[in-house]
Amino acid sequence: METSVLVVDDSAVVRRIIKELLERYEYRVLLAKDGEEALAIYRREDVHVVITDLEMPKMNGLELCWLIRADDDQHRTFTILMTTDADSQRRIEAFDAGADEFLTKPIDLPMLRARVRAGERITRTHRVMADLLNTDYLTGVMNRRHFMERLERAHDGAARHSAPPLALAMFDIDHFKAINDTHGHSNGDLALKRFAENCAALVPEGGFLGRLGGEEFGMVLPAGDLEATVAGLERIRESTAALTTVTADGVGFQFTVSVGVCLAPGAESVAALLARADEALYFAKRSGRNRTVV
Ligand code: GH3
Ligand code: MG
Ligand code: MG
Ligand code: MG
Ligand code: MG
Repeated sequence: METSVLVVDDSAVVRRIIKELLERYEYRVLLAKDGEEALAIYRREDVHVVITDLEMPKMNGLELCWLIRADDDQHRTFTILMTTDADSQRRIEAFDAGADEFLTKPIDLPMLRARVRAGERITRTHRVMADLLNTDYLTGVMNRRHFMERLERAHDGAARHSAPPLALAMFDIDHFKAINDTHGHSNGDLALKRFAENCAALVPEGGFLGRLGGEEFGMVLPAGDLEATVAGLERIRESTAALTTVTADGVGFQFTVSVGVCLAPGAESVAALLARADEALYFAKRSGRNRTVV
């Protein structure tokens, strides 16, 4: 994937010079004239490197660095702050705001290019490590650790009303032990991959899926009305029952899944939500499996 560089400066001339330089080296260049505009682009696009001016109207470069760093806990974006003033107090402020590098104006273009190249190297390493840390090796969906982190964050947002209320669903494949016993562990693995792949394709906009362990998966989804949420989960449950997993020997088999769901009004703790979804799942199992219980 090509490297995206966001160039932020209130001077159109500076933006143009940097854009021309970087495009010559085949970077994808995005432009913004102040911190506010930059932040909107940063949130919309996958930005590898940000080069930002310090003094700008609306939102300055320090605030921009600070907001990116607050959002980017896995360090997927490398930030370079530019200023005409090179005194050490300014540099300290820049690093404290979360900038990774510093450039003084007038800009030495070969130096800027070298900084971008170094930033690119660092951010790519961070991305590889973050992906390893966050991903379930077998199925490729979020692992438990990352899912819980994202759940905490989504829950905090919903509690502060800065994000929509959420629902938490827990899936547990039915009689999975029998699949392993009948078809062998590696075909059990295939079934897990098949389930995850199908489920991932059906995650609603704004939701996410993780493997909590074994044959258990969790999904966070925006809680519209209860009926729509349950209807969406029922579609996943039904499509799971319709999947065929084919073993290495060419034997096809099916399985079903039970689903427990709870709607989160926002006040409860994450632990309480998990317990409620788990309880619903337990009732789904007890009342015959292959069903969704709220
Ligand atoms: P229930 O319908 O009540 O959920 O029954 P179950 O058989 O699905 O549940 P149980 O908890 O008894 O068994 C889950 C099995 O999942 C046991 C374990 O060996 C197997 N398992 C856990 N992780 C993996 C894995 O990564 N791959 C495979 N193939 N099997 C796994
Ligand atoms: Mg300026
Ligand atoms: Mg289980
Ligand atoms: Mg069990
Ligand atoms: Mg099970």
